[in-house]
Amino acid sequence: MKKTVALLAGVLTLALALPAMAHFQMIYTQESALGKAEAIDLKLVFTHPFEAGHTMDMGQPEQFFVVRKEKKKDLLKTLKPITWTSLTNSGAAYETSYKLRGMGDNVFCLVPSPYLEKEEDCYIQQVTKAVVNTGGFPTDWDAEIGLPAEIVPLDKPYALWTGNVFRGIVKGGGKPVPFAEIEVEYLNHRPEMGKNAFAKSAAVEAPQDAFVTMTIKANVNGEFSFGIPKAGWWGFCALGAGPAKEYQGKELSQDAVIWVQARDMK
Ligand SMILES: [Cu+2]
Repeated sequence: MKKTVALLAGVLTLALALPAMAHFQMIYTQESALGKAEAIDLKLVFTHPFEAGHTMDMGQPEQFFVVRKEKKKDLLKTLKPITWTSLTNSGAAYETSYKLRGMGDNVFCLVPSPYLEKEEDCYIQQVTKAVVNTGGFPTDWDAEIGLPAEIVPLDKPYALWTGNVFRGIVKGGGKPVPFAEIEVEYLNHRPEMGKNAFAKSAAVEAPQDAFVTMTIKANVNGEFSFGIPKAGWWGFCALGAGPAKEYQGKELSQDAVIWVQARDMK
């Protein structure tokens, strides 16, 4: 009996120590590199992108804005609640459309409300960036926005060929985070914008779980690099990078997320 309890406790501890399947806050739009300014649709979905798996209910976001030519424009009031359908469930998400102007980079930033992960009895807040460029004219893509948790890109997130390397610096409270742990996932199921759902078919198959959520580490300066093996959208999530460690009396993981889009040379 005692042995069983001890064993059970051991298993439980192990289960708690293992990282759960990687959650990813998405700011999704179809094209990150546009020829000219136009209106774009954006979907904010908190999900598991590789498997188009369980989609979590988002609460009312704390902040949603875009930065262009160093000017911040609040977009929080433009968000409309939607229901996003994954392959296994549906969850509360948001959408908006935004009319881009002129040429340059548009850095969309989302500070979601902390999400209570009941299985782990902790909160997760994934501060997320996505960059959309018009006309190829660079302006703000490499700017440090000043988010509590932030990945500052060293390569343009919208100008990557398949096989290029994407590099970034993980920052928390404005300081690099040495040896930050970063989860990487491929958006493996095409988002169907009109249906607010993931496509059923997957682009690739993972040979094993370590390929679903890939885990990499930053170096001593908080810098990381990742060679991109396939065209499409890739999400990078630096776990617990932000300074806030507690929310409503529970542990909080304030993560930094960035999305990049690669294209095939053809
Ligand atoms: Cu999850």
